[in-house]
Amino acid sequence: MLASWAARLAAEIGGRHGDALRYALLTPGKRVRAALVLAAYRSVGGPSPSAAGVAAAVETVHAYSLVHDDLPCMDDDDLRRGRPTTPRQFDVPTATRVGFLLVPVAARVLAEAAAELGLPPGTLGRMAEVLFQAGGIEGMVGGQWLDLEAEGRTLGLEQLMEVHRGKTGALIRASCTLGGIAGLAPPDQVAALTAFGEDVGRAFQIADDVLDCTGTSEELGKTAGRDAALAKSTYVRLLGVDGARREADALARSAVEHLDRAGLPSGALGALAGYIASRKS
Ligand code: GRG
Repeated sequence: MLASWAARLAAEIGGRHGDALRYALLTPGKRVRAALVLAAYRSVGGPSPSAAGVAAAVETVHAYSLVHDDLPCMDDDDLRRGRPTTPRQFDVPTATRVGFLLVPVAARVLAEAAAELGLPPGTLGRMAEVLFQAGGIEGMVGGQWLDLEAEGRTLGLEQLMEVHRGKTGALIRASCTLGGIAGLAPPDQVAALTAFGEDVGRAFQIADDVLDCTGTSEELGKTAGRDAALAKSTYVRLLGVDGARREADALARSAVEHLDRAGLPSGALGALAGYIASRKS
């Protein structure tokens, strides 16, 4: 689905910007957010064989965030997903424009997905609200903003959680919520998926902090040790590596309990939560 959108957009836009857009969309990520959308959709008995378009919309917002995160005015990084970052592979103006272009692309991908799934009136509006609120000042942008302001300062646990609840957690939480909404789940099940996503989002960031200081750049596909280089506050600084790992595992278990309480099957989502909390890359 991402590949077909990348080809379509590269043809529409053409030239260097088309190439850069395809590069940004198609670099080989883990697609964790897409997997969460699809697993959440299936867990509520979503009637269509695939909600891949909804998953692609989330991955498109994520791709834009990675392109802009790697710009010199943000994390200024060289390596992402085992390849040069978009600003390094192309140039900063191209990467800046392509990042912005991906936001309306995400809206198009979502709208087309809703039409393909034949969702009832109002459902696309709800999904758009969830996705773009998660991507905005109340979510990812707001969290990144706080994170940039916090560089060189030491944050306490509460402040760190607030940063990452937006920066990383919001899109992961929204992935789970969106799977439920697209699957036409009742409100209590959507709420359980959102609570699941909240815990998984935190576990994801904690695991990310652990990997940043225990993994190599080859294993991670991005520059290892970046948090220390940028003097960032991290869960590892506050809890130690073992403490952080324990916290991530506890959150993965807590995430599954939300599903159990709502009577939702936890197989695929539980496996994803476990993978996310203890992943190796
Ligand atoms: C204007 C302040 C402002 C912000 C713009 C750039 C940005 C919006 C937000 C940054 C969000 C960001 C990059 C958060 C980090 C999340 C994170 C840990 C990403 C890595 O996710 P993975 O490991 O990546 O799932 P892959 O490559 O597997 O997809």
